[in-house]
Amino acid sequence: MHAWPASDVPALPGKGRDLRIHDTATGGPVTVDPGPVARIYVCGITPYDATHIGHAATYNAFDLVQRVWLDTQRQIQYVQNVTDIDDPLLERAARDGEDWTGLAERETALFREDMTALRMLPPQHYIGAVEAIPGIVPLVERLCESGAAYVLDGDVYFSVEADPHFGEVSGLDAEAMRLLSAERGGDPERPGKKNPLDPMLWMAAREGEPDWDGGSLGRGRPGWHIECVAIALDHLGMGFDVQGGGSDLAFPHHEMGASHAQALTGEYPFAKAYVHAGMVALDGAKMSKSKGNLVFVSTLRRAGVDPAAIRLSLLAHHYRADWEWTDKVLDEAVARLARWRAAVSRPDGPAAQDLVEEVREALSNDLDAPAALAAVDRWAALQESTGGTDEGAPGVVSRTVDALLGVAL
Ligand code: 5CA
Ligand code: ZN
Repeated sequence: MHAWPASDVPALPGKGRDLRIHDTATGGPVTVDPGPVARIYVCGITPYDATHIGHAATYNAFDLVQRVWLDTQRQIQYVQNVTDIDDPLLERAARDGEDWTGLAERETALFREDMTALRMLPPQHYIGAVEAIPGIVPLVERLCESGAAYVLDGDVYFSVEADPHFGEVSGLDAEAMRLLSAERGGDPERPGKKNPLDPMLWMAAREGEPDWDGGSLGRGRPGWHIECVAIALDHLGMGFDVQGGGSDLAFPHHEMGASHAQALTGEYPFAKAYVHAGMVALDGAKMSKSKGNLVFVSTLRRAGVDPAAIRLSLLAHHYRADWEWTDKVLDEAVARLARWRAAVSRPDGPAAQDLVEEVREALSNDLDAPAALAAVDRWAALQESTGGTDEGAPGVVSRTVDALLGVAL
C-alpha cells in the first residue's frame, strides 16, 4: 500500500540525544541504542471507522520516537500495518450493508489524510494484512511442522508453550491473561485447545466470509498477531529496536507476536523494547470504536480546527498517561498555538540555544512532551514580556518545534 507524504524535518544546531524510553517487558527505562538505521514497527489501524483522538495520540508518541532518532542523524526503517481483514471490519461492513473492501479503503484513505494533516512521519513500508497473506501462510506452515502449532476443526492455533519466553512482554499472571484474552479477540473458552490462551494463526474459511489460498492449511484467513509478525520479520527482521502501540496491545497482541516470532526463528528477542501509549478517554470511558464514544480527527478538521492545535493537544499529555479529551484541552492548545505563533513572528527575540537543548532533553527522557511544551512556553513568555535582541532566535524556535514536535508555526 502507499503511505502518505512526509513533511520536511529541519536540521537543528548542535547534537541530538539518545532516547531513553519505558519498556513494558522490563518495566523500566531502557536506552535505545539503534545502529545507524533505527528499526521500528508500529501497529496500524483496523480501518472500519475514522481516526479518533486516541489513535492520533498513540501515533504521535511513535512520531516523537522518530524525531528524536532523526535528530541523532540516524536513518529510520519504519513499518506500519493496516489490519484490512478482521472480524470487526466484516461486522461493521455487514451492519452497514457495505462491501468490506470499500470500507477498508475509504477509512485507510481518511487515516492517511489525518496523518498528513497532523504531520506524522509516514512509514517506509505500509502493508495491509491482505497483501501480507502470501508471506503469512509459509510461517504458519513452519510453526505446524515444528510442533509449535496445531489444528482444531480446521483452524490452526499457536501453542504458547512453544516459546519459553511467553509472558515476558506483559508480565501478567495466567488469570489476568485469560480475562484479557477473552476481552481482546481471543477465545479462551473454546473446547479442545491445548492452552486456553493459545491464539489463532489461521482461521479456516467460514460461510459468507472472504477467504484466501492457505496452501497446506486450506482456504481461510490469517489471525491477527501473525499478521504483524510476518510484516515485521519481512521488513525489519528479528531484534528490531521498538515495537509500538497503545497499552491495550501489550496483551495479547504484542505478547503473542513476540512468541510467534521467537518460536519461528529460535532467536530472542523479537523487539528490543515494547513501548505502549496510554489510553485516551471521552466521558469517562476509553475512546473506542466498539463503544462509539469518539472524537474524530477528521471531524475536528472539517469544523475548522487547525491540525497544529490538535497536535498540541496530544503533546500536552505524557504519552504513557491515560487522559481524557475535553473541550478545555483543545481550547488550551488553540491558545498556546496563538501565543507561540505571535512569539516567533518577530525577527528577533531571547536567545534560543538553551531552548533547543531543553526540548531535546525533555524528549530523550521518555518522550516528556509536556516538559518540552513548558520550555517553549517559557521562551514565548519571555519574548512577550521583555523580548530580546538575538537575531534569528524566533527562526530557531520555529525549527525546533517543527523538527522535534512536528508542529508548524
Ligand atoms: N490493527 C490493530 C493493531 S495491529 C489495532 O489495534 N487497530 S486499532 O485501530 O484498534 O488501534 C490502532 C492503534 O490505536 C493501536 O495502537 C491502539 O492501541 C491505539 N488505540 C486505540 N484506541 C485508543 C485510545 N482510546 N487511546 C489511545 N490509543 C488507542
Ligand atoms: Zn499489530
